[in-house]
Amino acid sequence: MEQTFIMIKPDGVQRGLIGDIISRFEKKGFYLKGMKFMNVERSFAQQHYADLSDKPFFPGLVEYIISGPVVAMVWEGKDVVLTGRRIIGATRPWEAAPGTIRGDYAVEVGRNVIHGSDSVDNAKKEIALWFPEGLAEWRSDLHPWVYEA
Ligand code: DAT
Ligand code: MG
Repeated sequence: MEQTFIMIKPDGVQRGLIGDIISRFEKKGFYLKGMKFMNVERSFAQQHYADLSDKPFFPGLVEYIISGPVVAMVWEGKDVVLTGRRIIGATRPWEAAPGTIRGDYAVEVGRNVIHGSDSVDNAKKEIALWFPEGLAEWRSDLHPWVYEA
């Protein structure tokens, strides 16, 4: 079972999409292992997006992420990193398929509603950064109705 870091960005919060987004991951059969509603410091946002620090859009990206509260989450499940990215859709919303979160709700790349880890390695790094206190330990009693083993 993998874990991935998912964050509903400030536009997703402002637009009332928290419930819908959580619902999509929940109904799929993934397990919520951590969740926080929080404002992010500028230096923390810069750390989260450190790999993009040389991009021209980096300053605007950081301002966007600190512009309001976000929902930081860890979701667990089989292939959840890749499947989570598929649920989210392409980075550029005009390339995101209908039925994906960005395909359904976003127009601009700089207002694309949600973040999801892009690899198992980056998921581990992001979970350690956002949830140093650790995660909840549990498994749904419905597990055998979703997973074969
Ligand atoms: P993703 O969020 O799909 O993993 P990414 O890691 O390449 O995409 O970039 C992180 C975020 O930065 C992305 O969600 C939105 C923003 N971004 C990416 N490319 C951009 C661009 N060309 N102009 C403005 N913002 C951009
Ligand atoms: Mg990324």
